[in-house]
Amino acid sequence: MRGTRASVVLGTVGSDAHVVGITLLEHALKEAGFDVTNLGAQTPQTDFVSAAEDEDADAVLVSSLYGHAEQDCGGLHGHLREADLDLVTYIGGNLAVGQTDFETVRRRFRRLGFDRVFPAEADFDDVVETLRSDLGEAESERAAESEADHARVRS
Ligand code: B12
Repeated sequence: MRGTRASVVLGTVGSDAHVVGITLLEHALKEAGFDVTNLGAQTPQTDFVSAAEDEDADAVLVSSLYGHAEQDCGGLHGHLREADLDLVTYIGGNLAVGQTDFETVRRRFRRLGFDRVFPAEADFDDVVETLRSDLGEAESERAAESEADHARVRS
């Protein structure tokens, strides 16, 4: 987090070239007041990790549309832990091949380590509200730290 604005890194993982969804998500999150770094299409897991470190991110949002999300995301949470990053992770899009029911898909990605799993019909207002709620505690802590820093400088 930079200042008191929450910082979010997002991108389409693996070999997936679909970018319309995350581009719209980027705009919705910026409009809602988040600092957003959009890594674009075909993002390797390691780029999510280094961007999260560089941007002091509070959340990583992963998109996948082409049906290979499970293969592309295996190990991502291990890399985040190795980098000592404790942040919120979401995934959304078209997360399976064919018509797998969403509850099965959700459980699969929760097992991989994602905090929240969104279907292709995800409503951005819900995503924004959920993110605000999930980051609420972190945001208040950062705001308090930032206020304490300012107070030290003033005294
Ligand atoms: C446009 C398109 C393409 C374009 C992409 C252009 C680009 N640069 O973006 C091109 C032609 C390149 C393409 C290629 C392929 N595609 Co395509 N493509 C589509 C299509 C028609 C529309 C996708 C789109 O832009 N939708 C509009 C946006 C707004 O919706 P969205 O992406 O779903 O995003 C929404 C949500 O999912 C959500 N969301 C997305 N990500 C995230 C992340 C988070 C964290 C959250 C909260 C929400 C969220 O937010 C958005 C708003 O609600 C879909 C079919 C469809 N109607 O969805 C197929 C589709 C996604 N493609 C498909 C396939 C199979 C492919 C190919 C593998 C085809 C092939 N054999 O070559 C390749 C893969 C290439 C690659 N390496 O990725 C399949 C995937 C099937 C599956 N998962 O089971 C689909 C569903 C078509 C189908 N019915 O078969 N494709």
